[in-house]
Amino acid sequence: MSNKQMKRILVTGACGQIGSELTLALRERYGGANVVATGHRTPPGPELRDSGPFEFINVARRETLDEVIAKHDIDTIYHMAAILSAVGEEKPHLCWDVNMNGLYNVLEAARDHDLVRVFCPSSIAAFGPETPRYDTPQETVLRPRTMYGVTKVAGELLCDYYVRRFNVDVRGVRYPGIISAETLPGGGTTDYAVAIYYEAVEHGRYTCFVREDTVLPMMYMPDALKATLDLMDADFGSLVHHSDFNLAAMSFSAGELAAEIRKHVPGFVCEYQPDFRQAIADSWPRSIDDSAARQEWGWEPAYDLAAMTTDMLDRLQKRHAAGQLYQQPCDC
Ligand code: AKB
Repeated sequence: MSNKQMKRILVTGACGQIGSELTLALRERYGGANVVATGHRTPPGPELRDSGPFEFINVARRETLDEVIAKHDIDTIYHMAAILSAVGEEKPHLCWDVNMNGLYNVLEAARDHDLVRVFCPSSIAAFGPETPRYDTPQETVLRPRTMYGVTKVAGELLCDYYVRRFNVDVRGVRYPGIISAETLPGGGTTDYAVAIYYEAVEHGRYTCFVREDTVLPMMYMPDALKATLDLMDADFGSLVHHSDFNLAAMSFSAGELAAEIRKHVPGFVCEYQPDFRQAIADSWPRSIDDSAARQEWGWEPAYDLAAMTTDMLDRLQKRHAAGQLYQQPCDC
């Protein structure tokens, strides 16, 4: 496998929580015109809309992907389009269609168009209740209970198959819950860890849909972007794993998160009313061993709970003061 340069990039799910910030980071690095944002809805904000090309695609329909790859002479794909865990339980057929057929189409397109490199993320949702709960190892039991998790395990296996069988350079990480201040997440179980900040700033109170003692692995967006870009920069020859890297930054309970926010927002009240997402959260690990990522491509996170909370609240409070706390959500 060669380490050819990435020059013309396509991002699927470019209006989503990670896709939107990843697209801007890639445009900063490679130039706006060289990074094509794609999705099935118009980009919500001017930043994404005006900084480079946008194309409508439906990843589950191969021809829509092929057209854009040919039109823009694409050599690299960041495949961020996915249905997440909570919506995946409400709409399991849609979850299978978008996550599995979408991934298959991206991998087949990569093979047919001889793409240089593809990023296909997995998630801690690949794990299940039989997986060791603490310091979950890289190689472990993968028996998820959600449709989203099923598609992530199958997806990891499919990506590795394309690496071995067809020499496609596919890479990916098992993202923990991602916390960010720009685009709201949509349809995940870890969404409470983002919503709590917005509600703390706007109302000084939040009703959380998981129990106070629920501990999950989490990461701040700047670290998630760094991990994504660093793995894609890594020398292929130094990688033992490809599309299933464990990735960790911090783990905390919902109660600890509320207590950290209270240090900045005195009087902040958090109540707990667990719903169906509690069972999903309970099936996932509490902490992750990411030593393979550290060894193979030098992964190291920068943000802990305290640093993330200071930065999140600073950004959200400034937007709130300007009357722009909520940016228009888009789940493309
Ligand atoms: C979700 O909660 O579904 C996602 C994930 C952990 O992959 N944030």
